[in-house]
Amino acid sequence: MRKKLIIIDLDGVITSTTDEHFSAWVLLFKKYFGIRLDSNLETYVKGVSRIKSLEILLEKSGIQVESQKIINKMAQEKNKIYRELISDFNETRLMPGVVRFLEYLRNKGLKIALGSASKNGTFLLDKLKIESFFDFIVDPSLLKSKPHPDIFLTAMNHFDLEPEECIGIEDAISGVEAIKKANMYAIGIGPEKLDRADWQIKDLSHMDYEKLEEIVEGAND
Ligand code: B16
Ligand code: MG
Repeated sequence: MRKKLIIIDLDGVITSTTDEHFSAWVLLFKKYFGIRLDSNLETYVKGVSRIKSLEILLEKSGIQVESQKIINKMAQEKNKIYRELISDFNETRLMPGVVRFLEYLRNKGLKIALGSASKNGTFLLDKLKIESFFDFIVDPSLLKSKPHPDIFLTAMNHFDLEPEECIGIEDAISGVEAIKKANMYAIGIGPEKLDRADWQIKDLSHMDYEKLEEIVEGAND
């Protein structure tokens, strides 16, 4: 079926905020517990919501925090640090090939949605000066985290479409799993091996537009 909507992840596809997210966690854990988070924990929180990331990092560090109030306070504080770390982001922080890709989609008449776990999505799109390309930004606040398909299905339902009419783009294993659970075509991005993706490319500057054209037209269904 011809594709009508593309749902794009943010961190790892449009821009890279992985280091800033993790640095914020490192600073927070140092302040609260005086420990240095191991850098190999970064992979566990990629594409994972803020609260879930905190729960994972606490568990991996063997720390128990009983009070939900303190958990929420820590998550809020992490976000404050993170917002400071991304405060000077601008269009130079776009990953290669993003603008050409968005222009292609717009010229093909596809709707474009942001399907990120981040509550800072609008803030970042604005800083990166690409907000005007987006027809819809999924609010992840009340939705189940990836690999649950909620984020992708919410975008699809907003446009009253079927899964066969949608493409999802993701850099994380949990994200690709969410797209496949939503029964959509999944494009994987980045160096991590994404076995469940229907097609994987290094980054958007390596996009094969002939192949994309076939997918958009539904020739590969
Ligand atoms: P926030 P994505 C994810 O972005 C990040 O990869 C993950 O590290 C972060 O915890 C999550 O967003 C939530 O972000 O704290 O800004 O709400 O890949 O889903 O765009
Ligand atoms: Mg991502």
